Amino acid sequence: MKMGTALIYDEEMTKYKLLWVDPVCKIEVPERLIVSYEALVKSGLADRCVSIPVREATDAEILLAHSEEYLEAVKKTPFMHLEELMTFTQKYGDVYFHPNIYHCAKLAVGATLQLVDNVMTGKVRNGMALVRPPGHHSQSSAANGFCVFNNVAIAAQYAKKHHKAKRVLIVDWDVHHGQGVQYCFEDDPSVLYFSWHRYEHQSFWPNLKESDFDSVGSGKGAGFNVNVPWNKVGMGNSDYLAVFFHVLLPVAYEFSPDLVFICAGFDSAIGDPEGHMSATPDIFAHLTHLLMNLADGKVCAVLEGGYNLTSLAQSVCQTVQTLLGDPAPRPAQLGGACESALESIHSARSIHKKYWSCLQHAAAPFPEEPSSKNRRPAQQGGSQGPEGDAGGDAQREEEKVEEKEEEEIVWPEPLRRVAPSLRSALLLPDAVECPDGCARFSPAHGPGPLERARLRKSYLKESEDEASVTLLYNLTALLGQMEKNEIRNGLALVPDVSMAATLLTSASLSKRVLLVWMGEGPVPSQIIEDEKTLVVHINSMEPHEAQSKYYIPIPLKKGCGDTAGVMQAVLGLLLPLGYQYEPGLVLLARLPGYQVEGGLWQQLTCLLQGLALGHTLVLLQENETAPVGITASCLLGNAALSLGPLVAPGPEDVGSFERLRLRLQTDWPLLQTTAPEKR
Ligand code: Q9C
Ligand code: ZN
Repeated sequence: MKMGTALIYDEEMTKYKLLWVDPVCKIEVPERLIVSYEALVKSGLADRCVSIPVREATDAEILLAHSEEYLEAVKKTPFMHLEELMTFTQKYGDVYFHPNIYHCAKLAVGATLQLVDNVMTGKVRNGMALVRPPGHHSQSSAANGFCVFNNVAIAAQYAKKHHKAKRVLIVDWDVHHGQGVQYCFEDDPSVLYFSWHRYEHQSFWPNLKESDFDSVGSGKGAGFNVNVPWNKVGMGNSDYLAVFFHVLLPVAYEFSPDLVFICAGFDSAIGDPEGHMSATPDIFAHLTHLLMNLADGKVCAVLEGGYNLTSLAQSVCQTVQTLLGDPAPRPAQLGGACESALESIHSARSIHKKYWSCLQHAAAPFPEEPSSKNRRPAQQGGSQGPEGDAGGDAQREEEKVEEKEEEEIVWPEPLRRVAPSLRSALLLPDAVECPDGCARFSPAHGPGPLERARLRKSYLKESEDEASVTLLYNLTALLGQMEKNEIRNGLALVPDVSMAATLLTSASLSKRVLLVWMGEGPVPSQIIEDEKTLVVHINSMEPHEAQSKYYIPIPLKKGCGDTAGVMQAVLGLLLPLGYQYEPGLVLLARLPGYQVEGGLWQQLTCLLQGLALGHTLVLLQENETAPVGITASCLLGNAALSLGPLVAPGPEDVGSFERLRLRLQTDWPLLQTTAPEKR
C-alpha cells in the first residue's frame, strides 16, 4: 500500500524579489512561500509529511515544454545588471526577473519532478511542492504572469516520458487561466487540462478569447481542454463544488487518469487581491478530497498563485492536511451555484457533451447572450444571489464591493481538524478475520438487563438468541463512540442489514443522517418516515414517483452493477445531495446480493468520507464477507482502486438522472446545472 505525503520545499526559492517599482508585480513576494511553510510547521503538518529535497531541473527537462532560444535567454539573466533585467522583463507580460530567479525557477521545476518521481514510484501516495516562481502562465518561449518555467506542464511531459503515464489530469484551481498549460497540451489527448478562472467576459487578465468555455482543444486533443470561466467575482464554496460535481469529476472519472496534478493556486480563495472570490480556505480540503481517489490516489499538488498571505497559508494547510488523510471539515450552509456560475457550468457541459458520454444529456446551449448578465453571484457562504431583475443598482453595488480594500475582508479561521485516535472499528463475527490495521470493536461493557429487554422488544423476534441482542447493543455502542468523535468510522457485518439500519437511524444522536442504500430491497418505512434521515437508494427497480424530499430512489435501467451509471449517479446526484444535507453521520448499507465491481464500491466508500467529518458506518450482510477487506482498506484511508476509463452509461439512465435532477433541484439547489430562466 502506498502511504505517506511528500512535502517539497526549499528556502532558496524565497531568495528573489522585485527590485523596482511595479504595481502589477508587487504582490508576488517571498513571504508567500515563507508564511505557507511556517504555517505547515506551526500546525505540525510539516512533521507528518515525508520531506524530500529539491533539485535543479536539467536543460533537457526544461526543454520538455520550452524552446531552446527561450531557455538560453533566461540563462543569461543571472549575469544581468538592473537595467538589463528591466529591459529583458519588458519583453514579457506581468512578470519580473532577478539575478537569482533562474536558479529558483530550475529548483521549482526540479521540486515538481521530485514529487512526480516519489509519487510514481510509490514511495509516497501523494504530495505537495511549495514552489516559487509559479508556472502555469509560462509558455514555450515566454515568461508570463510571474511564471518563468511551466513547472506542471514539464512535469506532465516528464511523467509520460519517464513513468509511462498514459493519461494525466491537470486540475488548475488557481483563479487565473493557466494559458501556458492549455497551449502546451492543446492537441494532446493524453493530458486533460481543466481550469476555472476569473474571466468577466474577457475583461480580466490575461484577456484571452481562448480562455473561454469554447476552447475545448484541437485535433486529437478536442475535448481534452475544459475551461470554466467566471464571469463575475465573488464566487463561493457552492460555485466551486457545483463545478466539481457537474463538470470536472464526471469528466475526470470518465477519462481515468494515471496521475493527477493540481495547479494549486490559492488566489481563488477569499481575501485575495487578484481573485476577489469568496470561497473559504476549508473548501480546498474538499476539492483535494474529491480528487484523491482518481489515479489510485496519485495526486501532486504544486503551488501557483495566492497573494493574501493569511488566506494562502490557511488554504495550503487545508490542502496538505487532506492529502495526509485527516477528515475534511463540514462544508457549512451550501446553497446552489449562483446564476452566473450556472451559466458557465451549463456552457461547459453543453460544449463538451459531444466528447464525454457522462454529459451526453446535458441541456441545449444558451441562445446567444444570456439576459441575466448583471446579476451578482453569491457572496460569502455561496447562497443564492438576489432574485428578480437586476439593473443599475446591482451594478453599482458590485462596484462598491470591488472598491473594498481586501485587507478589510475578514473570515473565520478554519476550525482545527482533529482525527479521532481510532480510525476504523470493525464489528465482525468471531469466525471472520479482522483485516490488518483495523481494530475489532469491543465496547467497554455489555448491556444491562433493562437494555437487553428494550433492544429485544423493539427490534427482535421472540425466537432470536442472546447473541443478536449483544450485536445490536454493540452496534449502538460503536455508533455512540463515532458520534463522540472517539472513533472515525466503522464497518459491521450484520445478519439483517435492514434491521441494523433501522436500529442505527433511530439510535443516532445526529440531527441529520445520510443513508445510502445500495441494491435491491425496500427501505423500511420506519426510516422513510423519519424526518432526520435522507435516504438515497440506488437500485435497478422500475422508476417510480413515490418519493419525498428525504427519500430519493435512483433507479438504473442497466442495473446497479453498471459502473459508469452508478458513478454518474454518485458524482452528479448523491454527492451534491450529501454536501447540501450536511449529515452528522453517513450510513452505507449494502443489501444482500448486491453485485458490484470492487473498485466502484471502494470509490463510493471513499468519496462519502468527505461528509460528516468522515463518520461513515458501513453495513454488510453477515454471510457476504468478500467486500470486508476492500471496504476496510478504504475506511483506513487507502485510495480506492481506479475504475479504468468509463464506457458510456446506459443512455436511458443518463436521461433519467437529468430528469431526476430537474425534479429535485428546487429542494436541493446544489443539483442545479443551468440558470433558472433557461430551464
Ligand atoms: N489585476 C499567478 O497567479 N497580473 N499569476 C494581473 C490584473 C498578473 C498571476 C493583473 C497576475 C499573474 C501564478
Ligand atoms: Zn493565479
